[in-house]
Amino acid sequence: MIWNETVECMSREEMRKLQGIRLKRVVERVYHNCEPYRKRMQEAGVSPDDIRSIDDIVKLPFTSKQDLRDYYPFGLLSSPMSEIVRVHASSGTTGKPIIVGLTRNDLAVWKEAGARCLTAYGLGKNDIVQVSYGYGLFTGGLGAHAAVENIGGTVIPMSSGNTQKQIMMMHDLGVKALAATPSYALYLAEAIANSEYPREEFQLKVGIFGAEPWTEGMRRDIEGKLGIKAYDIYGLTEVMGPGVGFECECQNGTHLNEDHFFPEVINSETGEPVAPGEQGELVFSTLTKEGMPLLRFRTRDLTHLIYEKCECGRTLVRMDKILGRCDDMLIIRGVNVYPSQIESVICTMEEVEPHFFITVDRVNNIDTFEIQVEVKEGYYSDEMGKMIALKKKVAHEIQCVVGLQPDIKLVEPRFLQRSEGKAKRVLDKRVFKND
Ligand code: DLL
Repeated sequence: MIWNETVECMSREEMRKLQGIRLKRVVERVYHNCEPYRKRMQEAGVSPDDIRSIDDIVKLPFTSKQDLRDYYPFGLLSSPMSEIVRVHASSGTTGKPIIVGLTRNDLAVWKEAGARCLTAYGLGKNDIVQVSYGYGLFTGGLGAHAAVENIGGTVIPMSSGNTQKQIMMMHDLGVKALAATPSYALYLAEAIANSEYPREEFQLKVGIFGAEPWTEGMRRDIEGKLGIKAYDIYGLTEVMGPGVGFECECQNGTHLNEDHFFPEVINSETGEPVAPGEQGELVFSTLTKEGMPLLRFRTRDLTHLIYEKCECGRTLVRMDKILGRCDDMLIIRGVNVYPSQIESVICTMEEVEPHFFITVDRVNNIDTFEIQVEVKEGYYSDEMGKMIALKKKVAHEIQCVVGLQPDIKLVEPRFLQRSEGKAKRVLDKRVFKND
C-alpha cells in the first residue's frame, strides 16, 4: 500500500518541477523573515530571483550544525514565535543543545511523512503500534506517535525504558509493530526470550527501527530473534525527526520524502556535488518547512543516492544505508554524543586533567559507555571514599551535558597516552560487530 500515490509515484520531471516551485517559496521565506539567511545569501551574491528551478539550489550557501549553535536558541526561525507550536532539541557539540521550532503546518507535514513510512511497512488502521522511542525533546517518540495516529492505528505511547512493562504491554495488548532503536529492539528480544511469555503468544510482525546506524547483520539478528520484518526509518531533528526517509517492502534503500526534504550528496571536503550515485555527505533543504526552514543543511551522514524507480512502484529517490559520519558524533543508546561535549565538562573541573578516553562497546545488545579520566596530582588519593565521590561527580556533570550516564574510570596522573598529533580519544568497538 502507498499512502500518497500522487507524490510517492510522481515522474521525475514532475517532482523536479514541484521541488523548484517549493524551493523558490522557501528561499523567499527565509530571505524576508530570517536575518542570518538574508545576510548569508547577500554575501554569496544570490537573491530569491536567482532561484528559478531546483537546479539553482547549488547557488545557495550551506547551513551547518554550527549555525544552529551560533543562532541558539531561536535565531534561525522564519516564523514569528506566535506561530511556533512545538520545540524539539538534539545534542550539539558542546553543552547547549540545538533547538528547532515547528509550526502547526510543520507538524502536519511531519505526520504526512510518517504516514507514508508506516503504510510502506504494511501498517494500517487495524494495527497496534508500541512507540518505545523516548518522548520529550527527542523527536523519536512524538514523531512516531503522530504517524500512527495519522494512519488511524492505535498507538501505545510507552517511551523508552522499563523493559518488563514494555514486554507485558506488547504481549497483553497484541502489539503488531514496535518502534524503537535497533539496539533496544535487540535488547527487548533477549529480554522476551528470558521472560515468562512464550514468543508464539506475541502478535509482533513489524519493526520500525532507526535513530542510529544498524547493519544488515543486525537486521537479520533482530528479525530472527523476534520473528518480525524489520524496517529502517531515517530522520534528524534539524530537518524533521523520524520520517525523512523509510524503507519499502523491497528493502532496497531508504526512500526519501523528497517533495519536502530535498537531498543532495556532496564531497564533504570541497562542498561540490558528487557524480550521480557516488558516496558523500548528505545535505538536505527543507522545501515546505515554515518554523525553521533549512537550506542545504549538512547532515554529516555519509551515503549515496539511487534514482532508479523502485520495484515497489515508488519513484521517490532512495539512499543507501547510512555508511557512517564525517564528524566525530557517536550515537550511544540512541543518544547523540560528541567527544567535545565531554571535553567541555572535563576542562571545567579542577580535580581532573583535560585528558580522557572514551570506549564504546555493545555488551548483551546494550551500548556501554566508559570514560577514563585522569585525576590531577593533588587530588589523586588512596582513600576509596574520596575517589568514589569524585567518580560520581564527574559522571553526574557529564550526564547533565550529554544526557547519558557514563561509567567513569578514574586513572592516576599521566596514565593516559599523550599524543603528538591529533589526540585519539575514542575507541568504538561496535563497528565490527553484527556483520
Ligand atoms: O535520531 C530522529 C529519529 C528518531 C530517526 C527515531 C529515526 C527514528 P537525531 O537525534 O537528531 O534524530 O539524530 C540524527 O541519527 O543524522 C543519523 O546520523 C542518525 N540516524 C537517524 N536515523 C538513522 C537510521 C533522530 N535509520 C542522526 N540509520 C542522523 C542510520 C540514523 N542512522
